[in-house]
Amino acid sequence: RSAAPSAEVRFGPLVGHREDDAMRRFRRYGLGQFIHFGLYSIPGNEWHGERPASLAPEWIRAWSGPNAPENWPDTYDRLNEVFDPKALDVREWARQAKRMGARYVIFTTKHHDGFALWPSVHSDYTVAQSPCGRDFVGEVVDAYTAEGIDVFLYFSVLDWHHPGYTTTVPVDEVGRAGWQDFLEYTRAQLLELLDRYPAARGLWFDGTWDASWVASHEFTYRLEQELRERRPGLIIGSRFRNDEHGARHFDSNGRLLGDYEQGRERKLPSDHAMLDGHDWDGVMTIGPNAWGFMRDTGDEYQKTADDLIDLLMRCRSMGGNLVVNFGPDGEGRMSAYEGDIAEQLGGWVRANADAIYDCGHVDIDPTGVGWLTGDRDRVFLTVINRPVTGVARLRLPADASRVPVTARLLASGRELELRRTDIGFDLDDAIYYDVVIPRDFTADRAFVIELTLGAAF
Ligand code: JFZ
Repeated sequence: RSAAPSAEVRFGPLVGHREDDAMRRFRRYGLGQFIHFGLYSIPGNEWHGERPASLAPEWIRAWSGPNAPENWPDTYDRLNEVFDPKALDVREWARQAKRMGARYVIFTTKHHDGFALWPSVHSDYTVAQSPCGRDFVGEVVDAYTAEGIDVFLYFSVLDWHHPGYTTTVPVDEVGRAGWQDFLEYTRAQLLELLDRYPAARGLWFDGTWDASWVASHEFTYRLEQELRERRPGLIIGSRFRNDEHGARHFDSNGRLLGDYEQGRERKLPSDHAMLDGHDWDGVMTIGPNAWGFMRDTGDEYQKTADDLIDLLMRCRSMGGNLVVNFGPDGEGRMSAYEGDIAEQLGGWVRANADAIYDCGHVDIDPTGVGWLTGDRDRVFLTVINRPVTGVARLRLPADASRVPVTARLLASGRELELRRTDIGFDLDDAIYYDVVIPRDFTADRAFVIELTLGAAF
């Protein structure tokens, strides 16, 4: 992550740790929704009757296979001519997200294929050139904002459609001119998005790994400056730019390049200490690696609502947000499986909201029983592994001003017996507390124990 501390860095972070309203709000999102919707939603993972495996379906344009890959772009790039999800009512997505308990949504305004889901005046490859003639970005911003869900705009810098795009650093005159043209277009589209959608709160960048972009560090530094000036409070993730040494997400001195760490794509941190106190979110697919719609998930493992509850609370225990991805089909329909996930997750989140939103990491030893979250006066234990001993045991520092005084089941309010034990496993002055989980209490899902903390008497 970092080279020698105190490396010479001119294009490092533009802002440090933020304590403004927008970032405080970000820390309380808890749960988010990702939506991957675009031309790739039409074929799903199928092309000319073939279902090539291995790569994600939203990458279908880049797939190689028996169907002459060099011919695919021609046909793929013309999907805009049939893109027309007539029955799609984005307000239904927003209501579903609301029921799930999502507090922000990340929406694909433009994925790698370069097709803009808003009528961008800087491109002729947008919804305006499609039979639908709609503005899906605007519809998402309006519908989700109306439900009280904040909107973040996913934007892929990598663009397979723009003629000036190149993965490598351009070496000749023509290449350089094309790349310059591409950078201007990228800048114009980003400013356009901010101007058109003042309600959007953040930008979630993708496709910023190519050598061409990495070499454009001075341009991206100035662009970040310009975006922040244009929209005070705007939240920008760390996957936008790099310093002049090519260090991405974090500069060569290990300083975060953006407002939160945005590198946790299907890979959650293993412990809180490694996060070094910065903000983060983790984005998660329901299947193994599909972000866009899949016609057929075959025998791929699909995460269950229980898996996602476990992951959500794991994220919260380390102060991060979990963002669950949805891939509607070309008509904008969510799959039955994803719809079911949203409802199940929502039911659990509603019943256990206190342990999720206004809570973060607590300074108590992790326990194998489940995940700990909390605020000043309360600690929540989400029980994932119910102990056969009938007690959930917590190790607390011996601090007489902050000991557990009551315990109850969060969802039902049922009081639980709390015992201070005289068990000590080592020579420090920790105290072990047991919460008795009643034998007659049955649960077919994770459940939350709430402990209130107060002074010992
Ligand atoms: C990217 C896209 O290529 C993908 O289609 C999807 O949109 C996803 C959300 O983002 O995929 C990534 C991005 C970053 C990493 C891996 C896959 N990463 O940092 O390891």
